[in-house]
Amino acid sequence: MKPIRVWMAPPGPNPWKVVFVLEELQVPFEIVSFKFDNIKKPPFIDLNPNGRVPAIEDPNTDIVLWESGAIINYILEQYDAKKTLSFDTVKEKHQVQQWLFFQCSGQGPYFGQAGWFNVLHPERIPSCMNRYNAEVHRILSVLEGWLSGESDIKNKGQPKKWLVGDKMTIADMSFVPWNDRIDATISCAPEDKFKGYPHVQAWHERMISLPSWKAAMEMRAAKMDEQGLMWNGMPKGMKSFQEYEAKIAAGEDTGPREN
Ligand SMILES: N[C@@H](CCC(=O)N[C@@H](CS)C(=O)NCC(=O)O)C(=O)O
Repeated sequence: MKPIRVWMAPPGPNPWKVVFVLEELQVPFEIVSFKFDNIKKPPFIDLNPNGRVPAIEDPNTDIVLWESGAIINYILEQYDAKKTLSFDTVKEKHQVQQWLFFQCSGQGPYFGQAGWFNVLHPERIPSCMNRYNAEVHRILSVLEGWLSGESDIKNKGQPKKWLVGDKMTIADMSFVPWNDRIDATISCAPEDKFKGYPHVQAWHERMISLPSWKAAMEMRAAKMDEQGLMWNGMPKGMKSFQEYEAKIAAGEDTGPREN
């Protein structure tokens, strides 16, 4: 098969969801990496009129697709005939979709806004920071309640390894890129990012130890480096978020934005 082209600006978490799945399935792909500044301009806007990454082009089927959840579902339908990362039983199949939709509509946008108001927005607006930080914690609580079994009325109190059934699926994988950067998103110490959420922490660590995630993060480091960006998205040479904030407040060019 010909490699799938994954269009991305490397700082944001959403494209890495797709790369994680492609790596896990060992589906050939190539990355088209471009600067965040060009996200609402051609050629990318011609592929995705919403101007957000990721988008894919699959020359094997001639499809162009955007929205990470739709992309992941497509990849599974086309290239995971054995359903290694999904289910074909009615209940489990739809529960996987339920968690995937929750990730795309609940975790992604709210964590993104938390990151925006905590880190990137030029003004400190406590009411906005509080609202989105509270949402981050609320979403982590939903995951913790489910994984611990506390909120599962059918199997109350029985902890789970995975969100659905007895194996890792795209539902689990989709949460990894944003959960991996909670500390940067809500500005807390890395060791505190899952404080109070032990089941979420164990679940997350199970996934970030996979070779597929490690490979994705190595690719991210290389693509960030190509653009002169550090791991956290700040331009190289900037020593702290305080320095970064001061430059943003002074209206200086601070490189890419994300949400
Ligand atoms: N719902 C979209 C969200 C995509 C998204 O927001 N991507 C961010 C980077 S992770 C982006 O492109 N932001 C560009 C912008 O805010 O202009 C998806 O899941 O693909």
